[in-house]
Amino acid sequence: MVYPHEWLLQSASVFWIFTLLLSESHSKQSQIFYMEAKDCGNKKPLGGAVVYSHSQESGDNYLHDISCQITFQAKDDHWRLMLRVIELDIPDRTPNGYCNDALYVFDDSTSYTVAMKDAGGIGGLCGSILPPTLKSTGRYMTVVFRTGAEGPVGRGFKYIITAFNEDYEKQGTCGSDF
Ligand SMILES: [Ca+2]
Repeated sequence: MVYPHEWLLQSASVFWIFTLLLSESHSKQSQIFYMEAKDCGNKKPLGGAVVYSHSQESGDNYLHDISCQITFQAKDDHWRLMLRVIELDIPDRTPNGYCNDALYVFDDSTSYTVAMKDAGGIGGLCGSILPPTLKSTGRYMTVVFRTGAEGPVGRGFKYIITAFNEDYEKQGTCGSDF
């Protein structure tokens, strides 16, 4: 027999643990991901993250035959995502500038549609010229890194992705710039 006050106590402690977990995950604002192996194929709730093409253990340059997709989701409803590429070195492209190895950014929870124009559209990003800061229209952004079996390799990329609230942007107080 569970007495009402016991039940209350139990649910209060469960609530307390839940609150602790929630604040814990919120305090871990910045995560690190690598677009190779284990971080690929998942949906990542954010916060914020620093994302690299590859870990130091893989060497200075990215590897051949990478096919990695990560979908990011702003943790809170009505928040959007902002992606800023801060390092880019993907040298494998044709003389016409078409990317053989590339980073693709989609304004959606899948990679089927809405390749972001500022990120090279369906042709993707390569070379070393940094794109402008990219902002999702909704809660999701999908990033794909794909490399072929041959050609030159480079240092890859590093980008920062953070969730932001449009209200802050309107006020111009934070979130609109890094
Ligand atoms: Ca290549």
